[in-house]
Amino acid sequence: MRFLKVIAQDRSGKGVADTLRLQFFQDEQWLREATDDEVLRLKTFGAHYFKCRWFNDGEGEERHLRMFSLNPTADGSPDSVRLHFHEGSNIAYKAAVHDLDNDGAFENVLCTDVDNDGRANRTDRTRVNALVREYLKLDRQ
Ligand SMILES: [Ca+2]
Ligand SMILES: [Ca+2]
Ligand SMILES: [Ca+2]
Repeated sequence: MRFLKVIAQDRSGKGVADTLRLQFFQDEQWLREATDDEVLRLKTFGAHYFKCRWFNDGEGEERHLRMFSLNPTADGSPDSVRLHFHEGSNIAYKAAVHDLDNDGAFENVLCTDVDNDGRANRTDRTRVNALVREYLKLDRQ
């Protein structure tokens, strides 16, 4: 299974993420870094990811997001997109969207407090939807 690994880092030590790293993996195997073109296309994605405040101090990589879509029928529209927020090899929390009626829109959004502000509410759903939307711009190419 192919996934995008997203790592945010606070390299300047200001308490907020300032650096984003994007890597592709296939079944735990590192494939490659995102190309300049992909980095450009994921710019908005990165802005949304920073809002989740799931980042590392300095050049750490423990905290990251693994994002992937599931499309068992290979019909061009994924059945679901999953977000696994990792702390090392453990999944700290998850989110997912599902297209239940195969119309290309995700009516089912499952998430907790993805932006780590202590509240699980509509804003978290908005963030998940935004991450999925931007991610699929790349995934559908
Ligand atoms: Ca589909
Ligand atoms: Ca749907
Ligand atoms: Ca929240």
